[in-house]
Amino acid sequence: MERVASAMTKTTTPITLSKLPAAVLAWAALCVLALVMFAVPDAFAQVVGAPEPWQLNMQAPATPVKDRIAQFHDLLLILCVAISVFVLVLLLYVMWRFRASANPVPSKTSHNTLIEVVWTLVPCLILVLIAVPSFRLLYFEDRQIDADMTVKVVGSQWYWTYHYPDFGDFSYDSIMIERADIKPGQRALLDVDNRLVVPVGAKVRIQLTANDVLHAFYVPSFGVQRTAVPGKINETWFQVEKPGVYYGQCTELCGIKHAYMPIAIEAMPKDKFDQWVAAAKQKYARLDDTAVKVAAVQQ
Ligand SMILES: [Cu+2]
Repeated sequence: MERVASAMTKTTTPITLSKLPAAVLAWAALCVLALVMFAVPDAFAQVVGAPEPWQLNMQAPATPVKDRIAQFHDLLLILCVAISVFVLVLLLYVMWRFRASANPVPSKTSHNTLIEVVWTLVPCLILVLIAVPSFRLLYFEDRQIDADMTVKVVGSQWYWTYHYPDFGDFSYDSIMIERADIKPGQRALLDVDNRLVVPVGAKVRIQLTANDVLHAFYVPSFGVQRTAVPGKINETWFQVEKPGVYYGQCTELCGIKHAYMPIAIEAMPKDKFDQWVAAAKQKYARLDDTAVKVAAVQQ
């Protein structure tokens, strides 16, 4: 920032601001505003993972994956702003230095090998610089080999089903609360009758599939987004850092009620989670012993 600012003062010293067109000044002001607003991570942090009215920036990170995504995002944003400011300053300089009144006989120069090599190599190097942390992050968020527990998530038109194979394989459906039934403190279009419950600090492996069409399991504050494909299992993971309720939504166009199958996840301390498991086993007890009943074939 300081370097960019000093570079700006150095190259733009001869320009008097009153001589610049208003549109150029407006663009410069916008660039500075964007830098101040978005380069500061977590400036608009929230208590729970949910969208807020007039929200700027991404939702506050709640998992190690989202922490790294936010850091990577900030790095890219600083790079983008620095490049944009650099190009803007160059353009302003060229507009002023080579204006018709000060430069009545234009130069006929059309090629410069050194400059052409530099403006090809430097962007390549910048891309390589971005690729290294990008691949590292992709592999980090891909899957968790050392998970503490597994939850199987099944998307259906238009609700989610959560299975807990590590705790007796109970399962239940999670259906959005209709707007008319929303109680104070609940969020319309985001709250559900039964939340996905996980312990704080545990590495949770999500095995994801769908029952009918494509759905997608997307929780912004976790940095998690995976497509649920019928007949295929996709995997992702998260480790919630603090207790709270975190919201997500289906992000694959899956039919007329695509917008009405939200994801609500409640992270609670381990002892409370154990109590919840004990109660859930009773509440969601299966009526039959076998998951699939097969008809006998007569010979
Ligand atoms: Cu869906």
